[in-house]
Amino acid sequence: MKTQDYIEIENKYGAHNYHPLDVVISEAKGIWVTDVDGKKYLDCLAAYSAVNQGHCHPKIMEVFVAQASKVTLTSRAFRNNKLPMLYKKLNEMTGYEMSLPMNSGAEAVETAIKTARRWGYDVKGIPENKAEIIVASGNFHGRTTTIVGFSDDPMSNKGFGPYCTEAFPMHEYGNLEDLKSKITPNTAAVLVEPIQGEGGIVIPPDGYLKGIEKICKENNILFICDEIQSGLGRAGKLFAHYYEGVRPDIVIIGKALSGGYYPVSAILADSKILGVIKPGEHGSTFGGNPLGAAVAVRSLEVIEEEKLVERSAELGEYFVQKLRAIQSPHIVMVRGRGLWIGFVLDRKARPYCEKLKEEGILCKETHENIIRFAPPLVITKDEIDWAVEKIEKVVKSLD
Ligand code: IF1
Repeated sequence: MKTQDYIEIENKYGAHNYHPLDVVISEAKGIWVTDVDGKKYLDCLAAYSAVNQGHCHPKIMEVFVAQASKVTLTSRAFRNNKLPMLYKKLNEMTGYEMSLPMNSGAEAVETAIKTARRWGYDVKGIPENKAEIIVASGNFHGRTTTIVGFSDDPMSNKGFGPYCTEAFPMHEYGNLEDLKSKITPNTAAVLVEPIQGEGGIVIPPDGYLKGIEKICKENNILFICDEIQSGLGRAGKLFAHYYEGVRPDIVIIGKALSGGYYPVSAILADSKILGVIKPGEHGSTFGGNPLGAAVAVRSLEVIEEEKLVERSAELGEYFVQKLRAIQSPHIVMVRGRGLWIGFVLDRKARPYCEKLKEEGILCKETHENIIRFAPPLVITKDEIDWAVEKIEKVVKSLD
């Protein structure tokens, strides 16, 4: 079967909840993916940063295959020999005393919300069912009804209500005065992305995260950072909040924790916070399973062994400089942190993505006019040079 055959089947039997490019990928390795017609592409999206280590990384595959023939799922009614090693690895790597494993990013965000509310009631003394969590304009934290309920993007929340909006007051992302104005005695937490991915790599003003940390300490409020996309090397540091030297009370991780093999997410916190969750009060069928835990440990080790954080910082800088050198009246700006780049145009980005596909580069537009360039962190300088040459060719052809 060819590309069109697969697309027809997908369109006929599958829900149309995405508008993907017409490329049908059948193989992937490192930064490269191959479609059913044998055409090769540079994957400049890296599954929204879930394959920071590169597609089908051999070291992670080895653990995935080995564990898959031992034990994959025990439920948390019993213990297994892989989950303790993930807890230990996360503690060693991040300094947080404890973690709670889930599967998807949204589930980890929900876990952070429940933990913050519980802390609000049991520790801060907020009246039952009155806890508020301040969120940011332009946020993206997942697709569950609670989470889309505090999104300001109609694409996320139109037609899925009703919502409990009073529980999630919104402040303008980057605006500390506005944040302060939203604080009440019932505020349990502030939830932000240190850099907004879906917003098109929106980097807040210097001092914003530091300011949130200070305001939270002064008001006995938890500071929650969603590092599901920005974390694990994507932004040029292990966590994007390291740029401001803050230590959030709860850090949410996911995506690249999976190594692209098996969904694993988690929240990281110290025991004075995670201790509020008692046995039987939270969990999930697959959360903490041995297959995911083994894969997650290896995925973290690969980030360390292959110095993916350092590569992201160094090569991201290089990539941004090369992109900024492209002359075009339609490029508004090129912004980025690490290998996480927003290429902002003054018009629709989709035609650029379609043409880039023809040139062998897969990327995705966001908010109509921004192209995200976020390749796996294993990309080399030569491959970036190759990509920039194609990008420049497409930009010039559309000028
Ligand atoms: C889609 C966006 C990115 C996330 C942050 C939580 C989650 C995500 C900061 C939820 C997930 C994914 C979802 C995916 C596309 C992608 C995305 F475009 F939707 F917004 F990356 F920016 N926090 N982001 O970025 O994690 O439950 O998906 O595992 O929904 O199309 P999840």
